[in-house]
Amino acid sequence: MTGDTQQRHLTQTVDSLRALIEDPALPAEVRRALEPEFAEVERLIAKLEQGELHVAVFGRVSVGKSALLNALTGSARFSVGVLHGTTTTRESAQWQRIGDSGVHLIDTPGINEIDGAERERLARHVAARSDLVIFVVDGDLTASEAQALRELTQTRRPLLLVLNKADRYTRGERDALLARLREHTAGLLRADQVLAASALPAQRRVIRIAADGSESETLETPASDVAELRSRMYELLASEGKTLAALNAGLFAGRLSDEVGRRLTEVRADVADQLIRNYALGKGVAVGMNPLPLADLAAAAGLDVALVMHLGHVYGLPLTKAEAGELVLRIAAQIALLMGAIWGVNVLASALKGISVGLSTALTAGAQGALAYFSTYLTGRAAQAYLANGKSWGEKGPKRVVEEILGSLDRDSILKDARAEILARLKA
Ligand SMILES: Nc1nc2c(ncn2[C@@H]2O[C@H](COP(=O)(O)OP(=O)(O)OP(=O)(O)O)[C@@H](O)[C@H]2O)c(=O)[nH]1
Ligand SMILES: [Mg+2]
Repeated sequence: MTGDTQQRHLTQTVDSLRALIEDPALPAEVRRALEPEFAEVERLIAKLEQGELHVAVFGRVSVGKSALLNALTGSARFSVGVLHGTTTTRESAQWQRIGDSGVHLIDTPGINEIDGAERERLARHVAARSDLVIFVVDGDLTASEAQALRELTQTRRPLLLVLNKADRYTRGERDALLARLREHTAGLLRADQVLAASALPAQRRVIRIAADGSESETLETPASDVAELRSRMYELLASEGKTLAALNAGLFAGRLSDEVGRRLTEVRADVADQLIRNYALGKGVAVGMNPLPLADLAAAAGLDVALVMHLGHVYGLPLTKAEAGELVLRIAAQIALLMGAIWGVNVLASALKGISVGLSTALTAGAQGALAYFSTYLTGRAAQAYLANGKSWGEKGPKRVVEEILGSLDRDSILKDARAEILARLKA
């Protein structure tokens, strides 16, 4: 891949990431709720623009991930230990430049079948955002390693599978193990993505027999062997580095925009829910303070129109006042059509339920307020359904939609809550 093509991939990715976070159609409430995700995109853009490449190690506890990074950097930068769980957080060190990219090596906590769920989550998070993952094992794959490896390859992450601690095996055993690993990852990894290394070979007892037949015993520490790993990393990063980075960022951005889409739906629903309740309560209190004849309730639609316009904004589908007014009338007509006069009487009866004869004014006011609350609530819900469907009633048509909403509402409990809240406000 030429430098130009790599650069173009990068520019395109940065542009699409920018578009994602700068979308003017996103309401402020939604933007606030997605703050952490957007911060992540900002970091990703910075990383791409600075041409950084991130290589992360990933694997079970104590397989020698930290030792492997030390062997690559030729230092003792990362802590190594016999105990499981030596590395507890993400740590990184600048490695070297390959082409015009600075390569960073990132250590992660080991995944562990027994505990450390939070550390494992962190390791997965880091790996899923790196440009190259070095998956470290020290023997054949365990079931949980195989599972984690499958998950990582599903994120289309470039991956090298390293059999570390090769010094513990004879050459024959090592080759047999490598063959088994290749067999078990066939379809996920190419054969040349599976290789062996000795990050920190154990000390060896060496017995020497001198010419005079005397024996002497010494402890020797063999040198580490990460030559093959280093050269495979170079090959991958030099030829594809920037494209990998752009590709990974692109994949991440793709997942993020799905996530944003999903969160957007959730956040919009939450914000809309809150709005509908606030407007309904506002209307309930207004009516409660100044009870109107039932017939005038429908006329007091100004607040409903404001609610619908506000909802339009939340859904990124602004409505003019005329459009909102029409929508409110349309919904009111459906409600009337569905329930006719019975509706008002029924709802009023529910609102009054549990209140004995000899109503105090406050309670009557509460009941009428609750009725006003309910009508605005229902209107808001119907408008929300219309907007969430992209300003359309869909195939069902308005009547079915309103009918379904009515059917799904627990009218009695809504009215009971509304009455309690309205009365509380009236007393305050
Ligand atoms: N024989 C041998 N032992 C090794 C090798 N590499 C690492 N070790 C040993 O394996 C143990 C764990 O090494 P670490 O590098 O701390 O392992 P890790 O995967 O980072 O472990 P956690 O951080 O706990 O997840 C240490 O006792 C190392 O000395 C190797 O190539 N050969
Ligand atoms: Mg470690």
